[in-house]
Amino acid sequence: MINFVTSGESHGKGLIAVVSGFPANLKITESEINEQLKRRQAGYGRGLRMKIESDTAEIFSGIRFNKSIGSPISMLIRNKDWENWTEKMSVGITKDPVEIISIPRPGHADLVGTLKYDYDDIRNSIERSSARETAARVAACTVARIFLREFGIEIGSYVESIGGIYPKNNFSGSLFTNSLPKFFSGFELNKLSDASSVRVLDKEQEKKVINRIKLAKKRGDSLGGTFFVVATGLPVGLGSFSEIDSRLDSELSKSIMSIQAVKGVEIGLGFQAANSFGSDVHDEIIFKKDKFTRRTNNAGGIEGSISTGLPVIIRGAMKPISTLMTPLNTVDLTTMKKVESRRERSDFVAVPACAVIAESMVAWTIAKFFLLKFGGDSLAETKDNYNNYSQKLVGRVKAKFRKS
Ligand code: EPS
Repeated sequence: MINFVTSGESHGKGLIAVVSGFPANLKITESEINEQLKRRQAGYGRGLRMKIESDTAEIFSGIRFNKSIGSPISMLIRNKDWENWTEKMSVGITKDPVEIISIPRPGHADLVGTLKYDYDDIRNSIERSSARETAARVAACTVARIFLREFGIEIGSYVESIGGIYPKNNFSGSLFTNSLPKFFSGFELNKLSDASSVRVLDKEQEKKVINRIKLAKKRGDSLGGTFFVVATGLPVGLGSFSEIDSRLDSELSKSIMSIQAVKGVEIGLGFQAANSFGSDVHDEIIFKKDKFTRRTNNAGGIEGSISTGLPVIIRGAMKPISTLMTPLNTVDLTTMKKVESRRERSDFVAVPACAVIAESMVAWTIAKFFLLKFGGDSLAETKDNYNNYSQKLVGRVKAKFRKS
């Protein structure tokens, strides 16, 4: 079973990720991890912090001569901003007392975290609840992404909307109608979305979105949005209907929902399916070129919580960033009186980054189910198991159901 933990505070010395459970002989380089970290940092509408940081992962263990050796892989991402926070985020007691934060921001973890953990400074809540933690997630999940690529599974994403601005022709249409070109993959999708500074697929929409972000900045406000994650190349049979935590769709939803500021997840047509006739929603089964497929992909590549082999389609919704430069009202914990919330350096919009993080989490979850099914201590062993299953899949059905 694969596992990862992250550690680190937003303005501490750095972030650490420890990844375990992957087979030996997987080719892993720091540069591939750094490529993904760079994608996470991009996007028009991010704050000053992204100008300070140029996130890079230093691999500490688990890799030798660019190959995994089957032991835990640990990585460190140093916070460049740490040099400005050595006093405020000191591990030991400081000579002079540091500023105590007593004004919680609405929408953030500030108040609930302080109440729950009995903190004497809201800074403790701010630090670990910050989406800075996702840099370590992306680093960890890149191991899963690299692993899946060995089996032709690619994860891509695009931003569908920011601040309520949607494209005229929504690309999700072609995802659900299963009318994607043959060469389409998650990788190809990222080539298109990464070319836009807000990771949208429509030029007209891009202009409007950028103007909306400019308006939000001017007003000292923030924006959220929606995004799609698409995973291609999955085999039939990842996940199961037999146990609650073996369901592919529920584990994928959980992994997206675990991302800071995500408030909604859909698989396939999702909420739209609830308003339709069954005949408009369910995907007719076809047998073509010795393979089972579907006429449409409204189910988003998952039936009965098991992958169908069609692209897995997930849509997520991110709320607007909670820190506002034109603040809402809150309560000062030193007086219990109404005050304006604190201004804290932040992003105005982070939906493009959120989509990259969601890709990473999806890669992790798919890799988890993949290794549960195919196992293996070395990449070659996993490949043998996978090939054996894939090659015999349809033949077995034919043999079992053939009328004598
Ligand atoms: C982030 C770093 C943070 C924020 C952002 C994500 O940097 P700082 O707080 O030092 O400006 O920009 O955090 C949040 C949006 C949040 O809600 O906390 C990052 O590296 O992604």
